[in-house]
Amino acid sequence: MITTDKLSCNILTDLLIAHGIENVVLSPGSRNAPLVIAISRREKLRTHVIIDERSAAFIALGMSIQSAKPVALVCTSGTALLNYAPAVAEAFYRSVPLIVISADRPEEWIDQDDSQTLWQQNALAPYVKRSCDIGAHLNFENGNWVCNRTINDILIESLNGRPGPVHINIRLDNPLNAMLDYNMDSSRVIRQIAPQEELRTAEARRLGDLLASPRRVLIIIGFHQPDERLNRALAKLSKLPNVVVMTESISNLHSQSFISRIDMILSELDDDEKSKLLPEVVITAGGALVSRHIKDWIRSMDNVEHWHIGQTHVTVDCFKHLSLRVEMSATIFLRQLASALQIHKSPCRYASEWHKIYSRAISSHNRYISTAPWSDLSAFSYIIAHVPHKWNLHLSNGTSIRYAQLMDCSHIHRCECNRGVSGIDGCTSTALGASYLYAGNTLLISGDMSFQYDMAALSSELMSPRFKMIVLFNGGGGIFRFIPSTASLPEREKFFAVGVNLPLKDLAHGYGFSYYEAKSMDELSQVFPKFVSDDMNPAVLAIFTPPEISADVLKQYFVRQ
Ligand SMILES: Cc1ncc(C[n+]2csc(CCOP(=O)(O)OP(=O)(O)O)c2C)c(N)n1
Ligand SMILES: [Mg+2]
Repeated sequence: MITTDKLSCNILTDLLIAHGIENVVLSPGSRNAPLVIAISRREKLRTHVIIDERSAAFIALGMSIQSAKPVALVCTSGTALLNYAPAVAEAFYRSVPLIVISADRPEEWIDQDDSQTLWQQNALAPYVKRSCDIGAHLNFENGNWVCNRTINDILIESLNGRPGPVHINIRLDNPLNAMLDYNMDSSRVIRQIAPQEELRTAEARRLGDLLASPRRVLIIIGFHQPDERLNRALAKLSKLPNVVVMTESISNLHSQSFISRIDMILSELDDDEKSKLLPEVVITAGGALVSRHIKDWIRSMDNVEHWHIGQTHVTVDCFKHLSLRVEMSATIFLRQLASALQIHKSPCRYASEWHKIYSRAISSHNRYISTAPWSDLSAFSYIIAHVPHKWNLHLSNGTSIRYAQLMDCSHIHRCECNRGVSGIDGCTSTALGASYLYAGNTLLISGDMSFQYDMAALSSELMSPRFKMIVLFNGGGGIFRFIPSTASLPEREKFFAVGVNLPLKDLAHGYGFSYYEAKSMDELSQVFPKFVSDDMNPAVLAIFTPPEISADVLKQYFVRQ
């Protein structure tokens, strides 16, 4: 086939295909022209063009989350690559595979006042599993071999071990538009198989003995992709009298026997109950926890052991009590643990005490919501309860994710939030990328400030009628009216909570969205069914809540006794 004459780009394209990559998000530029030519001329790769590299990388992140496969990203030289950094950091701390490919000038031209040139090699080093640098001149004795081996190596890294981003920097010399007749799929493919280890039975038994009833065991799962097998293992564990399983809204794990509203139940506990419910062993799996309350509580305990299960890039001692790091799949470990614990069922009231209080907390929560005035909390309560069947939900950072933590999300098909590094910079793009690869509908609930940050996503061609978005206008960063570090500062409104001036209705119409709005619970309950059943266009629902009252209602929630 006729394609670029740059061999490195053709080898890379062959190997992306051979290693099963399907989606590539490209951003325009000239240095990356050979990459764009090589990739876009191959039918086996689906290409998507996004101008803003910051948004492009978040869209790729959303695609990767949704498809559970690495997504490739291609940009030109210069600041283009640096704009990938926020999403790459999110992917690194969220364990999401991305293959970042940047075009660069030959090394001899760096720092020589050639335009759009900066140090790209290792620019993302702290946030990628591995990076490599492919030279511009491969016409030396081992040139092709080095290029082939290096790219195979980095793609193997991308597909194995702890998932995360990798970075390939490709140097390309002029002319950038020269062509040749290339024999496609001619590159040698190196594969790796890495059989997943189980614990030896004796070791599983030994660990099981350490957790035998009546030892009080608290299992807490952070963010996680939906996982049926993990769900079953945890459900089995949660039936034991001495084991309590807690999940968060973005754990995507559900059972009647889990405590899935951590912040809600902790807000209900008095000091006596807190000391009665102290665990002896805390086991965590999944990503970083959203709940500040549970982290603070466990950090404040004496004499508690913490085991963390899962592949982490360093030792993560989040509660300052870590005593065991189990570097393996949580699904396999917890399944083995569930079996090992079946022989240990001696009576213990630990789990039943928690569940008694959980029921009481649900009643007290419902009472509070039923009398709360129109506010962020009441709007969220309505929305979360009415997310339609099979819809995926994305939440922005700020208070959106925190409100979801208080609600019952068990009916929601899949729930996601950028909690790897908790940025507000790419929530809309991430939801859009995921929506593009999901056949059902995706609902994003975004704060007004987060939405303003990431408006580039609206103009994308990936937008479809399956994308629905709620923007909550609560006078900017509502979280700053709530958290103690800023809530009482005189600078709060000017420098933190900062209102946003957003002509959302005009924007929505300009970009072909249906537009709905609600300024009270009555309006919300009238307009919401129309909003969710609008099949013709992507749709946005603007909800307006009073900023001060919203902050007070949330603060009062946590001192409601
Ligand atoms: C890229 C980035 N910049 C700044 C922050 C700090 N930050 C956290 S929440 C927030 C405000 C979010 O406001 P909004 O989206 O309106 O949500 P609300 O708090 O009102 O729910 C900011 C600025 C961040 N997380 N990420
Ligand atoms: Mg806001």
